[in-house]
Amino acid sequence: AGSLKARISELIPQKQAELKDLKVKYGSKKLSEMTVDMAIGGMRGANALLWDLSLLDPEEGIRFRGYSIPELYEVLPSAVKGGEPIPEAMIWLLMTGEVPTEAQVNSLTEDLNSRAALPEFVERILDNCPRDLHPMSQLSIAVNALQRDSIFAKAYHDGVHKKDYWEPTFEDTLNLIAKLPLVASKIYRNVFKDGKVAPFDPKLDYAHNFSNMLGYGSSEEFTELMRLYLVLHADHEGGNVSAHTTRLVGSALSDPYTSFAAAMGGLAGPLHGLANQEVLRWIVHMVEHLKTKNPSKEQIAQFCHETLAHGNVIPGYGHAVLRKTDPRYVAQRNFALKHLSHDPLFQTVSNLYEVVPKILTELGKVKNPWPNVDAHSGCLLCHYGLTEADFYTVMFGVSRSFGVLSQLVWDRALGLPIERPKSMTMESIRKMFD
Ligand code: CMX
Repeated sequence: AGSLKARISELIPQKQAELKDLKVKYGSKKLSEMTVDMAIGGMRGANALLWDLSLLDPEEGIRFRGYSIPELYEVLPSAVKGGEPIPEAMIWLLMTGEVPTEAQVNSLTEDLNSRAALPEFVERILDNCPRDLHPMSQLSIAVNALQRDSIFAKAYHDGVHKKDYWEPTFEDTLNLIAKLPLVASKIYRNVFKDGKVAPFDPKLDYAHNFSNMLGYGSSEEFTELMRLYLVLHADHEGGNVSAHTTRLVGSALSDPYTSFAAAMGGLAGPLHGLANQEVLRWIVHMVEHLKTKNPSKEQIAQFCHETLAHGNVIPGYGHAVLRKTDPRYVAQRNFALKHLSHDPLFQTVSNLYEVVPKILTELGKVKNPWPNVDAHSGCLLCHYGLTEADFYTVMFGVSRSFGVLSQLVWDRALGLPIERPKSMTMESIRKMFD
């Protein structure tokens, strides 16, 4: 009693009834019309998925279970007075739609900490990965290896009743979320440092252990940054590549590990999660190319034009749904203004904000010239010494597990079916309309 699992168990009948009511009342209503353009154009604008954890408004940005990011600061508990919200509180909110009490947050921390250890063979697999294997590939390998202990896969094999699918899905989800900081830290320490990971401390919270194991725990500010980072990247409604992949693969009743590993393949794409790596690499390249730590706005503009002339994107800018500055960017900017306003890299990131939107708007085809979450995260991590850009998307992945796996628990609790949209050939489309 008092646990996250107990609360979800109480909520399931209500949510099942809500879904049934939605079906009965509105089952035959149109959400949007599919056009040929949408079928060719990555299904942009197709309202085609049910996703209860968060909703993205093109102008305002993300709301998690109805709460905007500034509202999260008001309602969620923090570890430091007036500081960043605690990731465990975010997990609770995403899973239940309810703001947790401090006791509930503490019980979740305890629960996660009791699940954090890795099987030895997974540690060995990571230790045997070559250093030049991309950290995202190592993450996928480790998550696939953790699948050996999937409780859902075993329960399915043993014939569990479909009404009970959510329970082993929940167990796998919490186990995986609990283990990801150690997986990520091992990858980081193996690839970029001495291979040694600081011991896990069951008395500390999720983000504090994570920053300790990465090797930055002596800085309270870095730990606060981890809290912010883990909260901000947790979910971005259901249609983005990592969320949709988890849903799609999970809909075949693949277990949470397999579904999440597949999603990490999607997050590893440079148009999605890998953009945070690309942003930092691109800025470092610019600074080296211009031979100054403080490039002027004119120099930055010139460099942007060169990037575009080479047929490359400006990483960290643009979005498929957003049409304004990403509030996740704003939250990170606020963190920088509070803690590191004189950092030269932050100055450059700020100057880019003043220069890039105008240049992208002038192209005439970019639907959103404003920065997204990935435009800012690297400069914050760099400030505290975490400069290895190739690692950034792994941290994004740790956070993204909160949202996509919580939704997966609900997918099973609500009995959502296997996903299988109809596809068409060019010829069949032509025949339809000629
Ligand atoms: N720089 C240059 N060109 C850009 C651009 C950018 N930042 N953003 C969009 N465009 C171009 C597109 O490539 C496209 O060009 P073509 O018609 O020649 O193919 C055109 O503008 C129209 O694209 P759009 O409708 O505005 O954007 P999409 O919905 O197709 O794509 C996104 C969205 C994010 C992939 C795109 O803006 C982009 O590539 N941005 C840079 C990469 C990035 O920051 N990704 C991270 C997104 C957040 C995340 O998922 O983590």
